[in-house]
Amino acid sequence: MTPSLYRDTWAEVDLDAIEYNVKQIRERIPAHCSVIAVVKADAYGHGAVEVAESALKSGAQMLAVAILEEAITLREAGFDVPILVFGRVAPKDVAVAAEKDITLTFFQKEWLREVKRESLPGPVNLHMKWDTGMGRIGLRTEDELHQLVDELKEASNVKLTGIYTHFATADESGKDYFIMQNERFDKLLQAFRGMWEEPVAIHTGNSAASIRYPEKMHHYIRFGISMYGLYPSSTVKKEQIIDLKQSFSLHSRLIHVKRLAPGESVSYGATYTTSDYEWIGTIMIGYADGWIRKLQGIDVLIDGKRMPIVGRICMDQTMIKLDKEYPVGTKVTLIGKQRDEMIGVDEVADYLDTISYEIPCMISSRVPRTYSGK
Ligand code: PMH
Repeated sequence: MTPSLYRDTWAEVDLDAIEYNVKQIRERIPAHCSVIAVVKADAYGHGAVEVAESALKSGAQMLAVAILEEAITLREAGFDVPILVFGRVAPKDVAVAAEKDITLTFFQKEWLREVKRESLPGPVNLHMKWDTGMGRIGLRTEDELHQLVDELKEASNVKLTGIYTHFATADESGKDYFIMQNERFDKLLQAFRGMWEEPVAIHTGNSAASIRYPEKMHHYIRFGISMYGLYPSSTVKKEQIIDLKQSFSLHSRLIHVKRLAPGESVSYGATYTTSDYEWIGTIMIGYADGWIRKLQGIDVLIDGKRMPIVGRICMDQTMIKLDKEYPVGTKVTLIGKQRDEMIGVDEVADYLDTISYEIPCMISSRVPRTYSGK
């Protein structure tokens, strides 16, 4: 698609906020512990290259993504730090990772066996994933660990550089499950120490774990949602352990303003009908931009005041009930601050009964990302 040069709808990412948030967590975790900036899914919708740059500038030492394509994008953008892929990459594609010095995640002995047969341009770096209770990917038992390590010892084209696990409940008020996962990890680690002498990087914690249990962190933390200035859950937000600055905001401009007489309707289905003379504004954002129809009724900010979206949200356009006439071109903030009013990512997430992670991710690539604070 042609880059959006002509469109008055944009997301703004405050890179100073990213730097602030990375510095906040670095002050909280032990000195021996470094930050892996989690920039998968185009940095949770914020823009991977720009966020990675800011994160590294503020002291992060590694990048992590979900899929090989995302890692290649970062390498090709010129980043030379280690890049870890969380997901499984097919053995036939491991040569690409080796060539670009991209670190892969592994957890299956069959996978290692297949990779051993591949001819790689050089050894590929690997992090071993242990499933201590997330139930997603990773080996689960000491028996599996033994088998995998045996297989590893015979593989000459791979190099084990890390071990990690992922917590399922680190953001919740109940701590038992988190403690159980830690115990399982420690037990597997003890067994591993008896089989392997070379040093490996160990990392367990996401944002929630590193904010709430910094003393439990190993060589690295994997910092995702809170790097973007969002709290992993309302529990973590309420605890007020760390100050974060939201980096994502979303804006548009009025493209049409009209006064409707009482009894006139707005948008598909004519579900909204004016009860008096009303000023109605139109903006160019809709469900094709990720501003989904369920957001009907939520407020936006104009002139520092809250005004509701009325009528159904269309594919590309949305209507707002204004408190008075405003000129075409007036700025409308859907997420972010205007004067003393703020519509946080959290408010939009609550409105949709979902988590903050989903909001910037769902704003589609048709909405250009702009950057401030570079
Ligand atoms: N490590 C792994 C393996 C992850 O999958 C994620 C986030 C993180 C670290 C960072 O977590 P944080 O953003 O809470 O700091 N993964 C996901 C996910 O798969 N769905 O939502 C978040």
